[in-house]
Amino acid sequence: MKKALITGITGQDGSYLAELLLSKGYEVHGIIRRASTFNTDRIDHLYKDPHVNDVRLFLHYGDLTDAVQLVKLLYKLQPDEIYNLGAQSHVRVSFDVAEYTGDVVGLGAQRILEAIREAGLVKKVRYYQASSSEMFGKVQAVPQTETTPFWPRSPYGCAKLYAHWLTVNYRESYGLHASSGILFNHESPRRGETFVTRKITRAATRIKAGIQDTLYMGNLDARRDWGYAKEYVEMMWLMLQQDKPDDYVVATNETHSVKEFIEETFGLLDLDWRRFVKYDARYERPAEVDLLIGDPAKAQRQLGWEPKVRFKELVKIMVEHDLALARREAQIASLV
Ligand code: NDP
Ligand code: GDR
Repeated sequence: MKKALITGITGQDGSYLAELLLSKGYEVHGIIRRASTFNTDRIDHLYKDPHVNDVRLFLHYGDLTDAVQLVKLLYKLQPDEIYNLGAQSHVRVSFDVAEYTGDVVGLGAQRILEAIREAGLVKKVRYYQASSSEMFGKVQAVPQTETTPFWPRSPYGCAKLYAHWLTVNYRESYGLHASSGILFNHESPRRGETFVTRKITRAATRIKAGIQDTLYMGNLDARRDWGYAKEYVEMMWLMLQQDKPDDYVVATNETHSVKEFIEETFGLLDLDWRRFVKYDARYERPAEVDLLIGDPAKAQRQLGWEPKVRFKELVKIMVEHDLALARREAQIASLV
C-alpha cells in the first residue's frame, strides 16, 4: 500500500486529494493545525475512529513553521509521496501578514524539502509543490505557459515563487523527484468563503433566499482562468506517477472577468446583480494581477489531461450547492 503525506489536508484541495488517494487504495496522512475550534469540516466525512479496523486516513498535529515536527513525521511515516498544499493562501491577506505568509508559503516548502534530506528520503519520496499562477502576476505574455517569465505582484506570489524555484533546485541539486503544478484558480463548493467566486455564490444565493441584501466587492475587471478543484487534484497525482519530475501549467485556457462571474451567478438565480452589488475599496489590492489565462498544452500532451468542467458548469455547480445551503439557513432563521 502506497503512503502519502498531505500538508493542507483540511483545505479545499487537500480534502479532494485525500478523497482521490483513498479511492486509489493509499494510506493517507495529513498534517493539521491545532485550533480552538474544529477546522476539519472538509474531511470529516473521510475520517474514521482510529480504534476500528480498516483505517487508512491518519491526522497528525504539525505546522509548516515547525521544522522539527516535520523531520520527526517524515522519519516516522517514511511516505512514498508528499503533497505540499499547506499555505496562507489568500492573496489580499498576504499584504497584511506578509512576513507570516513568507514563512509558511516560502520557508515552509524549504522546511519540508530539508526534512526530506534529513530523513534520508531523497531517493524514495516523490514531492509535489502547489505552485500558482499568481507567480506570473504582471502580464508578460498570454496565454501563460511553463516558460512565461514570472513577475509576482503580492507577498503571496513572491513566496510561492521562492518555493517554486526551491523545488526546481532540489530536483537539480539532489535528484529529488520533485514536481511543481502551476495551477490557475480552481474553485468548488468547498472553496473558502472569502475567495471571490465563493463569496459571490454564497452572497447571491443568500440574497435569493431573502437573508442578505448587499454584496460588497472590489475590482470587477480582473480576469481569471477558473477551473474545477476536484479535477485539478488528479493532476497533482498524475505528476507524481511520471518517471521524470517536471513542472506543468494546469488551466482551462479560458478567461473571464469577476464581473462575468457575477453576471452568470445572478443570472442563474434570475436576479439583477446591479441592484445588489456595491463597491468597497477595502477589497482592492495594493498591486493587482489583471489577466490570467493558462495554456495547459504540456499537461495535455505529457499527462493526457484535459479539463472537463468549464466556466458555466463550474458556476452552476457552486450555485446549486450554495442555494441549498442558503435555503437551510433561511429555514433555521425562520425557526428562531
Ligand atoms: P486553502 O486555503 O483552502 O487551504 C490551505 C491549507 O493550508 C489548509 O489546510 C490550512 O490549514 C493549511 N495551512 C495554513 N497555514 C498552515 C501552516 N502554517 N502549517 C500547515 N498548514 C497550514 O487552499 P487551497 O486548498 O485552495 O489551495 C491548496 C494549495 O494550492 C495552497 O498552497 C494554495 O496556495 C495553492 N494554490 C491554490 C489555488 C487555488 O485556486 N485554489 C491555485 C494555485 C495554487 P487550516 O485549515 O488549519 O487553516
Ligand atoms: P486570487 O483569488 O487572488 O486570484 O488567488 P481571489 O478569488 O481572492 O481573487 C480573484 C480576483 O477577484 C478580485 N476581487 C475580489 N477578491 C476577493 N477575494 N474578494 C473580493 O471582494 C473581490 N472583489 C474583486 C481580486 O482583486 C482578484 O483579482 C487565488 C488563491 O486561491 C491563491 O491561493 C491561488 O494561488 C490563486 O488563486 C491562483
